[in-house]
Amino acid sequence: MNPAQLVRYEVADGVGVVTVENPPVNALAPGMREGVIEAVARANADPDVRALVLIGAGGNFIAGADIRQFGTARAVSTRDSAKVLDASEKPVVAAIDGYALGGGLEHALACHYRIGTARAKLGLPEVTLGIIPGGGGTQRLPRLIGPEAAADLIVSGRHASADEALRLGLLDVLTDASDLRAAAIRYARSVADVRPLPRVSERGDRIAAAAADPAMLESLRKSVARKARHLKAPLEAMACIEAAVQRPFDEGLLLEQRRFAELENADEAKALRYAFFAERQAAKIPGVDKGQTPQPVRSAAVIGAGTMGGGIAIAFADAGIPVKILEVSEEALTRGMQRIRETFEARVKRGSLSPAEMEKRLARIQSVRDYESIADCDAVVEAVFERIDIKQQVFGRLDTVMKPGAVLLTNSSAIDIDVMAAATRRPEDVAGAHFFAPANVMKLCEVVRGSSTSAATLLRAMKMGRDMGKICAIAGSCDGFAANRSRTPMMTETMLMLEEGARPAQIDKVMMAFGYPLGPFAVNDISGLDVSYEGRKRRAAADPGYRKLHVPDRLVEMGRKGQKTGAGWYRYEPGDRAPHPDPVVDEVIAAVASELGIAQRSFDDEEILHRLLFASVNEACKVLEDGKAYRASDIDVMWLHGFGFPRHRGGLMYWADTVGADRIHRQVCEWHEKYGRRWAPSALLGAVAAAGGRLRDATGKEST
Ligand code: 3H9
Repeated sequence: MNPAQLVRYEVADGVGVVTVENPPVNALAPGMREGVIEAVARANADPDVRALVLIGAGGNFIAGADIRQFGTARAVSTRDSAKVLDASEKPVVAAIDGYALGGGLEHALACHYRIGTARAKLGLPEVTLGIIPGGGGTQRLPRLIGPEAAADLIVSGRHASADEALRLGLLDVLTDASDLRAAAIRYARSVADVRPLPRVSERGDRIAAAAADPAMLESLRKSVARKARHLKAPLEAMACIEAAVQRPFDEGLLLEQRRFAELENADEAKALRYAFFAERQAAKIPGVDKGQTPQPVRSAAVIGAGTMGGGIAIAFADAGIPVKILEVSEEALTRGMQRIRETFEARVKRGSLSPAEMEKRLARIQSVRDYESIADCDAVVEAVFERIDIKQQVFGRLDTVMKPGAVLLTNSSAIDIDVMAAATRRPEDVAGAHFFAPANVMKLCEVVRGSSTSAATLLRAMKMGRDMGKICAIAGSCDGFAANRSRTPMMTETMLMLEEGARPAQIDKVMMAFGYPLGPFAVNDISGLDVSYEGRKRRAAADPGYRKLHVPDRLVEMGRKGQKTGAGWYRYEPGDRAPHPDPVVDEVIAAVASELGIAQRSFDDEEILHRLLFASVNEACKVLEDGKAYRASDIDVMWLHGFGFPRHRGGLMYWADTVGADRIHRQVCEWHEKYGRRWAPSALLGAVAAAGGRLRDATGKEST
């Protein structure tokens, strides 16, 4: 958009109306801040103007700085335009519809009044991008709503609803007028003569109590440090909030400016910006027009009331989408519904859901026992036992009963989509919707395309996932699809390193230091060691060259299946989830190593990290080579949201670039010589290394 059109100024009823417009979310592009500054000057110089309104066009206020501009020099900053708004001699009213985020909310905070609609969402999400609010947000927000509420919003980066914003004092007025502009003009006229102007920068009442109570700030700082984990930005934000309480406004602003500048170009911020755009990129299907808008899924069905089916049904109900859960056996259905109820009850017990809301969500889940009852649903997700013959039967039935145009989805984590599509006369409507366990918690939905899946089906499945609050990325159909396929080699190396002398606790410690919330063995104890046991047996039977994982196999055969049996990779005390290293596991490892004639040695932390992640980088490159993912960044999105890969590392492939494709390729080749075919180097990895390129820019082959 032409910068001249980014900010419009007009006078209505003696009020200067400043409208910013930069679709889709009015991010602050170059020229916008200048436009606001100029409009405020015009209004202040015009004797016929008594007050101002700052408003966004197109259903949003301002969603913040343009994230693409970070890391580049900016002539005029939000700090400057906020200062001009704050200093205006005539009152300025921020009129907020939709998003007021980051630099957008900072503009609103610099205004003298804030009026919002019920659709308003307000927040300072900067820490999610590795930075802190840099336009006075850390100084004005605590002065307006108090340091505790400000720290909560700034450190979580969450969006407050209009109701909450009103309660906190972030909004002065919540209007139900259908015309926000007209309501804001009326409001501006009503406050036109108020003097002195209520400047947030001059308020001291909300910080006075904290200023007199250092212990309160100390405990707030500790609680932020606990939540920040590996991130710098929340700690820096907290330091600025403390300055807001303890120092004059201008000093606090200077501190904020310094800390912002330090963070803006740090690795953490670069990785988090990359992750932001990778997520949005993943929503795009190459060659498919952005303008195509799929119909939303308004009603859904889930086949199978097991753990996965139940989790998916809960995810639909959480998103407000009515869902029918189908199980032919009465007993399995009752058990499944009971488990669903228990999941909701646990949330009520934790305080994250009210009993009334639980009942509302439960009412959205209807249990049914025959296929005819689901015929009218817009989408169906099959989540039955992972057996090809059973899946084919289900798809045959779905083909017979489902209304034309319904999307037929499978939650299979490995079976070829084409096999299921072939059981129907509408293979173009069949795709995978691979949710990760627990489906009501994990954010990733891997949408899997078969060879006949239409773009319309993919788009609709993506929209459905997005409406369920999931982050979607598309994979091609192959064993393990893109996410699990790229992760399996890492899991294999985790187990095989044990035979050479590493210990579960050491490996877990390395991965937690890298940024994972839990190490792979602790996670495996939660998901259950038995889950992959059968799959390994199948693979071993089918492939004589398959490298068996003797240690986990033996643990499963000993009944050590993880937390559910009180022991797995670790030992657990009854009623306690804390993992304790167990000498029994060491004995199993030693026995396997001696039987295989493998000498034990020690590992340093870097070797552990590289061995695990390089194995997966190599496989991820093969996934791209085979055309089973569109882009390397899609694989990063899968790792971030399916496997808890630390977000401040960007994703597997982004992280790989920080090491360098060349170094990884050389190491993979060395391990190939040493360990054999499971380390066969990817041609794509070799090509990127030879060209001195970046893995994160790699794309999948066009054909599949
Ligand atoms: C900041 O303000 C720092 C200040 O303190 C600094 C002072 C010095 N920039 O997500 P969607 C694009 S930090 C650039 O699909 P939704 C997005 O890429 C900033 N582009 O829609 C996408 O483009 P495309 C603080 C942006 O409805 C399109 O808009 N602000 C920006 O699901 C639609 O986005 C934030 O962190 C942006 N700021 O969600 C807010 N925002 O179609 C970041 C969006 O080409 N934004 N785009 O792929 C969001 O969280 C979500 O976009 C939002 C809308 C909730 C607003």
